[in-house]
Formats: sequence, structure tokens, C-alpha cells
Amino acid sequence: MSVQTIATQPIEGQKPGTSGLRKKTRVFQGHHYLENFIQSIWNGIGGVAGKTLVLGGDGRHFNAEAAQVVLRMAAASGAAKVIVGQNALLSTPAASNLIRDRGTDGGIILSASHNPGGPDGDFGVKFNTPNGGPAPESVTNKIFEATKTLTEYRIFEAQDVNLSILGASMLGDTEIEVVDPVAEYAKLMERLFDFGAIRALFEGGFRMRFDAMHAVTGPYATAILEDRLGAAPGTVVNGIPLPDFGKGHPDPNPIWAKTLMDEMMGADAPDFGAASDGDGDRNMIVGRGCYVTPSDSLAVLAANATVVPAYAEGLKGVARSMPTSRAVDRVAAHLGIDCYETPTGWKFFGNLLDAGRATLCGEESAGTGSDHVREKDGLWAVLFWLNILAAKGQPVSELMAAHWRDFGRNYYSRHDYEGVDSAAANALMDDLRARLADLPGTEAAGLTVEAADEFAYDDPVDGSRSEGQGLRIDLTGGARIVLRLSGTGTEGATLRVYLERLEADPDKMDADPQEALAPVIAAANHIAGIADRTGRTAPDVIT
Ligand code: VG1
Ligand code: CO
Repeated sequence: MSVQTIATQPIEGQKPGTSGLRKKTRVFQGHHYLENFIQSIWNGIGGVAGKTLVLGGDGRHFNAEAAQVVLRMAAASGAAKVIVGQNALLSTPAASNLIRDRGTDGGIILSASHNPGGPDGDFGVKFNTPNGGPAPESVTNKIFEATKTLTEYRIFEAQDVNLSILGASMLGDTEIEVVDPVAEYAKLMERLFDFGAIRALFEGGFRMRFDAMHAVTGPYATAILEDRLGAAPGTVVNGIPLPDFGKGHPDPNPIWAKTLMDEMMGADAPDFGAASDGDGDRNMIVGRGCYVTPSDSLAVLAANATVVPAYAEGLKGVARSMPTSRAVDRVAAHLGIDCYETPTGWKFFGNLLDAGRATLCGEESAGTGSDHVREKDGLWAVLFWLNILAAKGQPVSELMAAHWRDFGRNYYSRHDYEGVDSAAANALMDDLRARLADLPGTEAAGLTVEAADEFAYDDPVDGSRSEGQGLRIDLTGGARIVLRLSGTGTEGATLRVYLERLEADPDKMDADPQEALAPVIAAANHIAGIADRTGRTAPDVIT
């Protein structure tokens, strides 16, 4: 075994986006591509000599090979130790937990999350800092700078490490410890939630379906829901992680988890349904005949948090990404706690969680989490719901109806236009940005614009400022339109249009969201000229 120093040159476009670097799998498999980025991470964080790292991934195509590269490069740069999930698997929240629990110097997560996998799909690499959270922009900027000046990388010439057997071995002077990916995480969940109450719920005949979408949460969900909590065998479906996710799209929303949705809306539906994404940090919640939007889910968790042992003392505060609906804001106001509004992406919640300013955080894209780790956590959200349902003894639909009666209903939808020509998408945003100041007071589709701006975030903990985080337009009666371009896509541009309207009349809370939002949708098209500029008359995905 020897350390090889390989000459290379900078590769363009290795700029981490909303959640790490995501590219087509074939791009990542290209000459030096992965190696360049990993060496740039090491360089950007001041080297890994003497450090301990966590490593795991969501099991997608190229996960196993990439993990071996990361190990050989960590060893070649003098890392003291790497803690790896068995078979290079770790869900994102489980990795976050290990990074924190073991007091490590951070970790590498191999995942493109909700993006499809396989040789023609996507791959991704993310670096998390010692607090367990995604690297903040100050760190990802240094990594990106390092990619631009790279001239060489170091890698061990060695056999693959056997990652199927638990225990420690050496790669040069670096200790490689292979751990059970589920064990520590399951213990954490047991500490947070009332497992006795949830077990009693299942013993009473409560039926659930959890769709793991052939992604990483299968083993976690089976171990926790079926083995520890006594849910009936078969509760977890598509529970075996596959490199191509069984040709599915591991994005837990009503479109990509349609089989589950159909079952939950059909005759003899189970009491509760849930799904998670590629790397296990997202969640979809659906009751019998009742889909819960992620924004509403965050509000319900906040309103009922004290039934959960870990949050029995109450919440320090809550935070949501800017495009997430403002349902949780009214819960926070009712509880008398702070509510923070951050840019899209979990990295912006880290400081608030570390500083003890927020306990719960959430995003409209099916991400919810708390200060138990520094990532969003799919299975955690599912257990939180189960704990609430066990404590309340109400079906999901009744719980939602009661919540809306108390707080009003924020009708909410996101319209995605995918694979749009990048120049056209940028022109749409640039043009709208230039007109923002003139919009207040104007009318669109019968609604009046009250305010319009481009969101910038001043982090209250470290004072850093993040600009260009989405265009937002407030309309009459608590309606709002937000537009931004995705930072996780790998083909052209994805335009996301977030639509929201508050309904306070209890007699009008049962409408179809697309109908309830029709005027806001029309206003968005009118103001931004979406059809004209993108050539699309309808969104590709509506959630
Ligand atoms: C999307 C979501 C965002 C989420 C991010 C990573 O980003 O909108 O809320 O944090 O994905 O989630 P974007 O830039 O494409 O809108 V995951 O589960 O894909 O790591
Ligand atoms: Co994810």
C-alpha cells in the first residue's frame, strides 16, 4: 500500500448547491471528478490529518465505489479514523447523529437525496460539519474555491475495505470502523418518543403503511416500526434499498408516492401512511383519505409537541424556510415563541438549532426536523405523528380539521417547471426582479400586490448575510407567491412557484387546494409571464 499523488486540474462547476454537489452519475464517474471534489473538501476544511470522519450514503448506484475512494483519500491525507455505515449505508439523519454522538470532525454523505438514481440518474456528495449539519455557505464557499485551484490529489493504492463486516480494521494508519447503520439511530428515537404509547396504539389494531421507496429508510423503518413498535409485518413496503430505487423516483410526495396515495384514498385504507426519500431525511404524511401538506405538518407538530416526552417542556422557537407556508407562524404566535424565516436548505437552520433559538424546523419540500440532529429527519417526523395520534386518539382527518378551526387553513401548493432552458428561466427571474419595486399597488387576476421583494437572510447568530434567496410577492388577504430556481437539479433549470392563501372561514376549509388557489395561480402567471417565457402551459409536477 502506498500513497499516490495524482496530478489533476480544476474541473468547472463543482459548486455545492442547496444540498451538496449533485450531478449526473456519469459525470461523477468521469475521470478525476469525484477525487477532485473530495480533495477540495479536505483542502477547504484545512485538511483531515488526525481527524475522525463519518461516512455513509443512500445506497444508490456508485455509492459503494465512491465510498472506497473516499476511504482511500481520507487515509492518504492522514485521517485518524473513519466511521462507516455497514455496506456504506447511512441515512442522512443517522449520519448526522453519528457525527454528533461520536464527537467527530464531520462527515461525508454520498447522496442525491430525492433525485432518481442509477447509471442515468443522479449522484451527490455532501460534507457535514462537526455539529452534524450540512456545511454552511462559509465552508462550501471555501470548498468551491479549492476546486478552482486544485493541482493534485492524494489517494492510497489499496484493496477495497470489506464494509460488509462490522468492526475495526486499518487502512494504512487510518482506522476504519464499520458500524450498524440503524442501531444508534433507533436508540435515539427511543429516547425521544413514547414508544410504550405507540406500541399500545398498534396493539389496539392501528394500521399503517410505510413506503420506503426502495431507498435507505427501509432497514430503519422495519427495525423501528415492525420490530420495536409491533406494527404488523408488511407495514413497511419497498423496504429493501436498491441502487436504482427499483426504477422509482424516491421523492415522497403525492406524485412519486402515488401507490401509497391511492391506497390511503381507497376503500379499507390503513389509518396512517408515510413515505421517505432516497436518503431518509424527507417525510410524507397521509391519513386515511387525508393528505397533510409538509407546511401543515410542521404546524401540527409545533402545536402538539408537548405530548412527546422530548418536547414536553415546550419549544424554544420554530423555524421554517421562506417558501414554506406561514401556518406554523400562527402556532408560534399562539405559543408565544419565536418563528424564524430562513432561506431554502437545511444548512440555514444549523445556527438557530446550535444556539438554542429553535427546537423544530421545517420546509415545504417534506422536510421536518428538530434539535435532536442537525438534518431533517423523515422517520423522526413519522414517529412524532404516531406519538401525537397515540396521545390524542383521533384520526388524522379530525386532527387536521380541528387544527384549521383553531388556526385557519393555509391552502398551499408548489408548481415545478422542470428542465426549463436555463437562459429562459434566468431571464424570467431577472425581469421579475427588475420589476419588483413597481409591483405594489398593481392588480393581477383580481388580487392586489401589497409587497414584493427579493429575500435576503441575515443570520441572527453569526451575522452572515445570504442574498438572492427567492422572489416573494404578497397579495391581498394573506395570499403569497414565491418564485425561485432549484439548487438541486441536474438538467437545465427547475422553476419552483410556491403558492399560498390563508382561509379563515371554517365553512371554506374543505376545498381542493388547486381550486382554492386558482386566483393566486392566475396572478403568478400574469405577473411572471411563466407560459410566455418557458413555453410551458402547465407545471410538470404539482405538490
Ligand atoms: C430542494 C428543496 C429544499 C431542500 C433541498 C434538499 O432544494 O426545495 O427545500 O432542502 O431540496 O433536500 P431546491 O434547491 O431544489 O429547491 V434533499 O432531501 O433533496 O437533500
Ligand atoms: Co433527502
